[in-house]
Formats: sequence, C-alpha cells, structure tokens
Amino acid sequence: MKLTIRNIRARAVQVPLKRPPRSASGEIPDAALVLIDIETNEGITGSSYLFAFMRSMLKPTVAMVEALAEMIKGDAVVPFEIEAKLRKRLTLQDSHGIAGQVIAGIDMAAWDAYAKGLGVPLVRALGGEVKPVRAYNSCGLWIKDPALLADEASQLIAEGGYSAVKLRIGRPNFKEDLAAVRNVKKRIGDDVLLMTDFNQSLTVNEAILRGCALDDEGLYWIEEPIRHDNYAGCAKIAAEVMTPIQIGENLLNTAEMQKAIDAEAAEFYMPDVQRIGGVTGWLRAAAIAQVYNLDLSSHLFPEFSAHLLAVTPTCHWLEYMDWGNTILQQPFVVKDGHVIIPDVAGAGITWNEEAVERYLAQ
Ligand code: SMN
Ligand code: MG
Repeated sequence: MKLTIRNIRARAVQVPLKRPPRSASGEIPDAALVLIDIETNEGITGSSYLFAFMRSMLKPTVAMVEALAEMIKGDAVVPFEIEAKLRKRLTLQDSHGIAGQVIAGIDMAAWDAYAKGLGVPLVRALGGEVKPVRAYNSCGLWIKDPALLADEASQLIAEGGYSAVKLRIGRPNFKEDLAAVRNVKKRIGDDVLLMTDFNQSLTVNEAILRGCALDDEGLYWIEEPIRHDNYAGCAKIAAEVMTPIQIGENLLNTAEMQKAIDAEAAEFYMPDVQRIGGVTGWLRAAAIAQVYNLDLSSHLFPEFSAHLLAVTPTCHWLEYMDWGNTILQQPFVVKDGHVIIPDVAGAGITWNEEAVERYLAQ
C-alpha cells in the first residue's frame, strides 16, 4: 500500500534502567528516549526511538524531529527518497550531530511504516527472512567493584541463555581492570565470550600498554580504546595489540567508516543505527563491510538491529540492550542467546502507552 506522511510525532521519555550504565566516560542515570511516530493518511503508523544520552538533549531532539517533519509532511513513505531529501535540505546546515540522529530516527520509522504497508516484517521488506540473530548481553558489567562482577556476569548469561557478555573497563588503576576481567573470566569459563569496552578513555600509549597486558586474558575484543575518530591512533593500537580492536558505535556515516577502514583502524566494526544513518545508512555500511570481509556487529537498538543483521552478509554479534523494553508492549524475546525477530508487519515495535504516559519527560 502506498503511504503518505500526515504528521510526525515526537515524545520524550525518561525510562528507569535496571542496571544504570557507568562507563569510563560517564554515568547514565536513566534512558532518555525520543519516541518517533510517522502517522500516515492511510492509518498506518511507523515507529522508532532515539537515545538522547542525557535528559538535557531530549528537548532539542524533539524540536529537531519537528523541524525536519515540516520538510516531509505530505511526502510518500519511500525511505530512500526521504533520506535523500533531508540530507539535501541540510547540506548547508549540517546533517550530522542531532540532525543526523534525527534523520536516522525518521528513516527507521519510515522503514517501519514501509514494511507495515507491505504487510511484512522489516527483514522481509529488506529481502531477507525472519531468523534468530546471535546476541551478547550488554545490559550490565559497568564500572563497579570488581568483586561484584562475577555474580552479575552469571545473572546476565542466565537472562537469555547467552554465550557472550560485555565488560566495561578503563578504571584509573589498571590493576582493578585486570581484577574485573579475571573475576568475570574465571566465572564464565572458556565457553562464554568476553567482550570489553574502554569507552574512548585512553591515550594511544596507554591503550597499547593496557591492550598488550590484556592479550593473555582471552578477551574476544577490546572496544573503543581511544577517541573514536582518531583512526590513525586506533591503527597503531590494532597493530600492536593481538586482541581484536572493535570500533564503530560513533561512526557518523559510511564515509567515516570508509576512512576508518582505509586507516586499518580496527579488526571489527559495530555501527550504531542511530548514527550511521538509520536502516538506509546501515545497508550502505553492510555493503562496505562485505567488500572488505569485515565482521559487522550492532550497537544498542536491538529491535532494528536484529532485522538489519539478518540481512548483513558479514553479520557478527547483536548488542542486546533492554533500554526500550519498559515502553514496548512486547519486548523482543531472547532465547538461547539469540534475539527472536517477531513475525509481524514492520520492525515489531508497539508502544506500551501506559508506560509512555508514566515516563513522559516534562
Ligand atoms: C555504551 C553505549 C551507550 C551508553 C554507554 C555505553 C557502550 C556500548 O559504548 O558499547 O554499549
Ligand atoms: Mg561501546
């Protein structure tokens, strides 16, 4: 069914988190989310959500959705056309920053509506099939007392039969990081993979020293050791450290991804659907990853990422995060360490309106 955009609604919510994040680059007390709904003349609504990272960014993000909505009201729900139009209109302003994230959010909601118009799950609208997608549990193991982490790792694995979890590191005292890694590794054993994330907290030299020291600890990857856009620095680290380096959650578009690949910045890449440009941007990133035979994982947004990884030729790992669960009528199910894509039209997101009402940000 052909759809026409009638209106785009944006709502800000602050959702409590079961295990509030504390990384080497700061704390996140609750999930500041912006819910986007593209309403169409035909009665179908396409939905997505964005993560504003902090409460103070909710208002500008909602305002940006409203500003961009004005440009596409009355347009057909054709995601590639919408994306091209918004990027073109923002050429002289800037299509990165909040504007870029909002383009991605609108793109995701447009794809959701588009798939609903076809009456198929998003993955099928993309030419793929509904199938389980391998995931690691990323909902915990933040920076905290290393002695508490082994029990938390066991809980995280049990929450969905996971075979991989991610631990945040980057404490001022590296010995504490080592204790955290060893405590978790000892508990989970060799059959469960352990990813780690420095959240951009180190200098190049520190990263080489710490990375080489971690090479004997059996880690699956070391993520974002330094500032995300220092690709030459990342390349130095990747050359010195045996453990694979993972980057990508802060890649703002596919051109940045290409620059990182050209610099040989990392072994693994994990774009974030909100930063890489929504579903449309992801498809382009997946094509590049295929050309270079690079393993591609996702960052946050399991609901959209599951559909996308299911059509990604070099699909690696989905990062499972539960931040949207509270405001969804039916959070995605994880079974035997795999996210189950719901066999319904669209991405499978329906708001729990009662919860949305309760957590609406003022
Ligand atoms: C992360 C993402 C979002 C907030 C805090 C930390 C982290 C990850 O980098 O990869 O999950
Ligand atoms: Mg990360």
